[in-house]
Amino acid sequence: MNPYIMISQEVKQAIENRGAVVALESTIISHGMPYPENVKMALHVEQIIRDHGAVPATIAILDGVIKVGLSEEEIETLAKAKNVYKVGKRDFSYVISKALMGATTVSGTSLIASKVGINVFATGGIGGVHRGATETFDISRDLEELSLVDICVVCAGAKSILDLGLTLEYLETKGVEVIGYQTKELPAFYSRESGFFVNYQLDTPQEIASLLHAKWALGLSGGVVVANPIPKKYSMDAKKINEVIEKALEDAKSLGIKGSEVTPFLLSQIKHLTEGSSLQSNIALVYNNARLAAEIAVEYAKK
Ligand code: PSU
Ligand code: MN
Repeated sequence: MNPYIMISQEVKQAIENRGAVVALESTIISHGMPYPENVKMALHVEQIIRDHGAVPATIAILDGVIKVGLSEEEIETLAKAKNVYKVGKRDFSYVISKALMGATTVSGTSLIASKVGINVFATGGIGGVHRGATETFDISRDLEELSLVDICVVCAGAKSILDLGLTLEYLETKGVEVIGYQTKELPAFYSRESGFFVNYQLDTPQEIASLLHAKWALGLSGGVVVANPIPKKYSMDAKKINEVIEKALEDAKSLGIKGSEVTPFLLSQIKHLTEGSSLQSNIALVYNNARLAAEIAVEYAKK
C-alpha cells in the first residue's frame, strides 16, 4: 500500500475483514516506563486485547519503517533500545529517511492508525495544554491530531501535569468529543477525580460504538476521547499526587527542561518521587483501558 508502512499479516487480515483492531502507542513503552516493566506492560496489554476478541496493533518505527503490529521480539527491541525518537507528525519524515528508531506518541499513533483503517486506540493518558501554556505555547500535538483524524482514544483522562481546564477548552474548540465512561467527571489519570466535568457520560461499549458510527457516518471527521477512570483499587490520593506533580514541575523549571522532553521528564520524576507506586497505578490503568478499547472495537465492528 505504502512503501513506508508495514502492516503485520494478522493486523492486515483483521482490517480487511473489518474485524476488531485496537491500536497501541509506543512512546509509553520507550519514554513512559522503565525497562523491564515496559515490555511486560506492552505484552500484557496485547494479551488483554486478544482475550476480549480484538487484534492488537502496536505501532512504532523500526529502522526507518513504520510497523503496524509488532512481534514480541520487536517490542523487546524497542523497549531496550536507546536513541529512540519520540515521534509525532513533524518527526516521521526525518526518522524514516534516516532509518532510525521511533516511538509514536498518541498523535503519531492516531495518524498512522487512521491511515491504515484502525479506529480504536488504547493508551494511558493523552497529552494536552501544559500549565503555563499562555507563556510557553506548550500544547501537545495530540490535541491537534485528534481534531483531524478519525480515531477513538481510550485513556484515563490526562495527568494534572497539564492544565486540565484549558485542555478541555482546546478540545471543545477543535470539535473533539470527550466522553466519560460511567462518569461525568474527567478522570485525572492517577486519580478518579479532577474537579472538571465532561459533556457526555456513556455507560457501555455499545453506546460508544453507536456514537462513533453516528459521528463518522455524518462525515464529522476527527477523534473522540473516551475517559475511563483508573480502577478504584489503584486510584491514588488526589491531594498527595498533586503535591508530587507540583514538585516535579518545579524540578523541570529549575532544570530548564523544554519542548518534547517535558512530558517524559515529568513522568520519570513522578515515578521517582512516589518510589514507584505511581508506576503500578499507571500500568493498572493501561490494562483497564485496553479492555474497554477492545470491547468498543468489537462492538464497532458489528455494524
Ligand atoms: N501522558 C502519560 N504517559 C505518556 C504520555 C503522556 O501519562 O506516556 C506520552 C504519550 O505518548 C503522549 C505524549 O502522546 O506523551 C505527549 O507528549 P507531549 O506532551 O510532548 O506532546
Ligand atoms: Mn509539548
